[in-house]
Amino acid sequence: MLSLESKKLRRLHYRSGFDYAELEMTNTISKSRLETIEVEVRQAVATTPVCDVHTHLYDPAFGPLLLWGIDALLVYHYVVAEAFRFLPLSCERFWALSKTEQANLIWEALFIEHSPVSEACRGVLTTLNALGLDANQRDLPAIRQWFAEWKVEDYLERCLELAGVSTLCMTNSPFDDVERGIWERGFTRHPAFTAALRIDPLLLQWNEAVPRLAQWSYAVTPELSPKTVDETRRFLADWTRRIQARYLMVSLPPGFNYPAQTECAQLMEKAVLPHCRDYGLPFALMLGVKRGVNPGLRLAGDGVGPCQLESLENLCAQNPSNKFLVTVLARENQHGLCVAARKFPNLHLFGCWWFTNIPTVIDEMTRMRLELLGTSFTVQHSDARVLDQIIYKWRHSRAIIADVLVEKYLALAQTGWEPSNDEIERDVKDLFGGTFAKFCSPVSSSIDLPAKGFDGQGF
Ligand code: HDL
Ligand code: ZN
Repeated sequence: MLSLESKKLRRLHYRSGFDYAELEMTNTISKSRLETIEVEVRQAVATTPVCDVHTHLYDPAFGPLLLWGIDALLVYHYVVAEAFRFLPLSCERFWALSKTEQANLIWEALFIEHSPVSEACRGVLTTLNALGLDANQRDLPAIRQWFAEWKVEDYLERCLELAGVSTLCMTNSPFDDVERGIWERGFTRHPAFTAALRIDPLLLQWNEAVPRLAQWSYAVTPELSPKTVDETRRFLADWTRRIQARYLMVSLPPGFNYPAQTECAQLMEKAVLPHCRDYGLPFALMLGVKRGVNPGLRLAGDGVGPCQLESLENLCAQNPSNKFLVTVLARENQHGLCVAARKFPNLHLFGCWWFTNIPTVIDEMTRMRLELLGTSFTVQHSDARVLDQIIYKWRHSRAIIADVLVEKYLALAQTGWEPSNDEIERDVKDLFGGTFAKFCSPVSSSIDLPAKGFDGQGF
């Protein structure tokens, strides 16, 4: 458990303080108890270990695939996108530079020539500060020297401890040639790293995936014949077992339709969803990403668009024995997604994904979800690509979540309902991965849902 003295808890503040005198006038709970509730909420949020349900980090056994250190932090694609708004050079020239040269340019542009007020830049500084470095000297070579003295095994444990992350889920793709070879050779797993089977190439580039599956001895053809479906399911089963996948995952464009005659929808219906039912695994959908809006920016070049929530409703209603983990990228979809989650117990919402992972939207989404779903969702994931990022992504989010939860528990207290410390700790554990674990665990029976078009009484 993280241990933070109460005085540090105030640092978790994201919004202004609360007027207890006014609260005390309206109910039976004393002012001192109200103040204690705030401290208990901040303590619980600050010290509850999280299960980080979606990252792009790798078990240290993957060697260079696990990114860490100041240059990796500075060339993170979120930061690169912001740097290009100031850098006077072409994408081609930038990508031709070494990582160190790229990092130097980014440091100058976003930290020295302009104040690093963006979430991604502030995150770099939060991380350096938490590690005990004085970035205020603005001495990048000295910072680099500090990182050079670490061994990754030790640094990994330090980052997990500072972030308060107990376990994290990787994003694992058999279609990544480097990663596939390491899985096939086998390795001793780090206990904090769990796996998720990412299948974007299978669902979104089926015609390119077919020859690769065939090369791996799966007898598939471009036509979705029964034999091809069976062989695709064998591929999913082999990799589910090999990596001990906690769930399957795909990111989908705004135009994703279900049901549909597309290869994506047909493969979902005939292969992926039956496989998930057989193995009791959730299917995670990340909806609304527009890949390659500006291809020259590479990973930084993806955009966002509103997704069609009706397709998600159809998936949940027509596959009641499947479990769906969902996060969506467009801010304008967030309210409708919460309403959809109220209709389908087999739909579990997680995290503030990518462009929504900024204080303004985290605050709004967390309030909306608590107000519509209670604690039946997973409040955040880091999506970290660089190990050190878990420090800032979780510190920034904990501060916002703490403020929102203080407000919600004080609003409870105003009704005369006094949340106990045990109840507060239970709820925070739930929001930080507890409900996710319960949702992922094999269900004894399918969640029976009425067919589409029921009388709308909802859940
Ligand atoms: O598709 C995804 O999982 C996204 O999270 C992308 O990897 C994206 O590049 C990202 O890192 N977002 O945070
Ligand atoms: Zn991701």
